[in-house]
Amino acid sequence: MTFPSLRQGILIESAELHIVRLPLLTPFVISTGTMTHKVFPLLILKGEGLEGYAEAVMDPLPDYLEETIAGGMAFFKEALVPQIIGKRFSSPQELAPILDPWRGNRMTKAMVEMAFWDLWSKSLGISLKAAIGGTRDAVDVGVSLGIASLDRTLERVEAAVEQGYKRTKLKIAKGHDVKLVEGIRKNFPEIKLTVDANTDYGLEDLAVLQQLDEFKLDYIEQPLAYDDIYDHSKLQSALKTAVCLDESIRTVKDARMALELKAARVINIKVGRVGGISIARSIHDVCEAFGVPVWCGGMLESGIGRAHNIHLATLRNFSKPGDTSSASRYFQRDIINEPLEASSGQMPVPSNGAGIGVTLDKDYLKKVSESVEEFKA
Ligand code: OSB
Ligand code: MG
Repeated sequence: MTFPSLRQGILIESAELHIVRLPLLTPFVISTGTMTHKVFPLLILKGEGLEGYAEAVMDPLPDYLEETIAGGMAFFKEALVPQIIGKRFSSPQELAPILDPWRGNRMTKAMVEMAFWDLWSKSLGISLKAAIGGTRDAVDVGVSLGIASLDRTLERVEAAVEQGYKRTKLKIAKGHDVKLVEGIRKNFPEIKLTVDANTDYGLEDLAVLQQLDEFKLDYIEQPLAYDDIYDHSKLQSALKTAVCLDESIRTVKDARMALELKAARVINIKVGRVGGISIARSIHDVCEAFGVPVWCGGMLESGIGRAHNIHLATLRNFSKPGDTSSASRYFQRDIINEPLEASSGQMPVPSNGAGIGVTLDKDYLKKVSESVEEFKA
């Protein structure tokens, strides 16, 4: 079989950039703030009569990492559009020389790279899973529960357990930690339980973190600063529980450094945070070489980002449940036509067509787009 697109490359004829605003069913509270709406850039790359889709995971303001929608989209329009629209690419790897020289802005780079992976796999008539070398037909998933009272959290854990989710992650913050986890553990002695501090603690809080060490948590996610690896290595050596890094891991080198320093025994991979699928896969491979399991994190994505996450999590070292739970937990209505719903803690890999296997609900997209821009060669 020969693929014309592999010989000549895919011509990216045009692109459409939406800024989408979707209301969340319930506000999502973490240690750094509260989200009531999911606002995100959605990119459509067009070529060969096909469309590739991706969303970017930065927030309007820099509260998870430094990147913002305004900064990222200025970078996209000024630097990336002239280098990709009207150009041919034979593989996603050919984007690296365009994306890599620019500093940071990994979420914007990921948006472009992921949309091209989708377009490219569609041009080959294969799923994204097949294109990246994934194997599973469904991926194990858990829930991420925002900060709330113990009573409310107990109800939500109960619902998640009843629905068969494979792991429950509790968001914690200083002063909202030991009592919460103790209360949940007492009622659910055996469930796979984790906590995510989203950087709220310092080494000076070691005593509190050591109290959390007594609750048989599967891991403690990102307890310390977003730009730290070294202090996490000190913390990990003082805990029985595995440390899992999220915010701190942006590059393959970060992952290698963290594992060489024994700063974590689990890594959360978010494709947006690390700048794309190729880098996510390299981080996955580095972790595998160290015998360290990874799992696929989430950023409250719409169905487009969710579909990408599911395909990525079919790679074999994604051996812990990811955060890609049912879209209906977040949104009244999604911007894709296919429901992405987990059953018994398993999320099936979407397969309505090649690539990411989902289709855009363009009428609804129009309604929830704050802005739309078109780019042509
Ligand atoms: O740390 O994983 C995180 C959401 C926003 C910012 C940071 C995080 C999260 C989540 C959401 O935990 C997980 C999900 O998409 O369900
Ligand atoms: Mg996290």
